[in-house]
Amino acid sequence: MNIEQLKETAAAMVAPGKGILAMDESHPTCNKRFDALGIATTEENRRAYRDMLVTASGLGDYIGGAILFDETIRQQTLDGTPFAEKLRSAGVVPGIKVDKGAKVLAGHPGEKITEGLDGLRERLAEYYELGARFAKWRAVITIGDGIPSRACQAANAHALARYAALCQEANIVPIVEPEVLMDGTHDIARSYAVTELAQRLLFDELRGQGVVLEGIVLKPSMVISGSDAKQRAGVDEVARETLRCLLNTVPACVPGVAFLSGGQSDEEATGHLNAMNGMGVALPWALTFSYGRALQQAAMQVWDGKSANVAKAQKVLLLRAKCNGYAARGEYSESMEAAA
Ligand code: 5MM
Repeated sequence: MNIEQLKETAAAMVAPGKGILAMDESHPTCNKRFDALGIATTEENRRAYRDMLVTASGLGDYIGGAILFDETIRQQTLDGTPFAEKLRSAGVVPGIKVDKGAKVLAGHPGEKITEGLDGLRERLAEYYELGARFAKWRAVITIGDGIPSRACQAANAHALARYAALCQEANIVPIVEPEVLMDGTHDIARSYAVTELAQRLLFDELRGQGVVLEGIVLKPSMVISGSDAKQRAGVDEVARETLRCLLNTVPACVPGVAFLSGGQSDEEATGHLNAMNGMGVALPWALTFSYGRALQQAAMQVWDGKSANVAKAQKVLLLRAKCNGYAARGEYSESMEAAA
């Protein structure tokens, strides 16, 4: 394990004013998004769409890393450049999703455990050869009646830590993602309690497996009301509670915290990040974004499966990247949206 290399990679992923583009949708997820827009779910359309993303000129101004999927890291731009190489030359570190998805947790109805540890050492070695310098594994924690159970929280934290140790052995920075889903009617206090426990257990397990905390990036969900809650907490409360949770659980030596968007609207996700970075609290880690939907959904709509729309879609993507890049410095304002 080369700790200096891990630290350098992590620092580049979450450099000031930069975040991560999560473009690692598995086939079912990507196809679902295409279906919703009436775009044909072919391999060539998935390639063309990702081509649009990685060739957006100026992407590296606000994006420090991009998470690819197994199919995508083997694909190329129209001029034959592998996506990973295209990203690298744009100053964006290429990464790879390595989990095999969240499956039903035995004996725990309604709960999930993420799989993918078997053969992971060999897959990481191949991905390194293909250019990946970081990886991502997502655990899914659901809030509902009587859940999450301690068993679900503990099993997912353990799997994340085993994955992270294997990544570092291969000189690949692990993004550890314990996602507490927003789905449900729960209030922000319940979101806080579940998220804090998820992060506490995660850091206990990471230490237990000997993971070097200077060489990881945490990808948490925000502490936020359930999407169907009667009264949803406002921006300031979300920002305050999320920061309180992170400051209570995330060691200062972790280089970066990069949020997922989790179904928030584009502007909400940007606004929350901006509020946290604009609170005047001195933070020990970079606090930025690793958004999937909140960076891509508007661009995908504009692209609509047509090569004629590529330039327009790239503009839309770059606007979201820029707004979030500014939010990562606490310098975003809504007028940036209007100006565009
Ligand atoms: C890009 O979306 C990823 C989807 O993965 P699956 O297809 O395996 O479900 C997802 O893991 C994503 O990286 C994170 O959830 C963040 O994305 P959002 O849309 O929540 O910002």
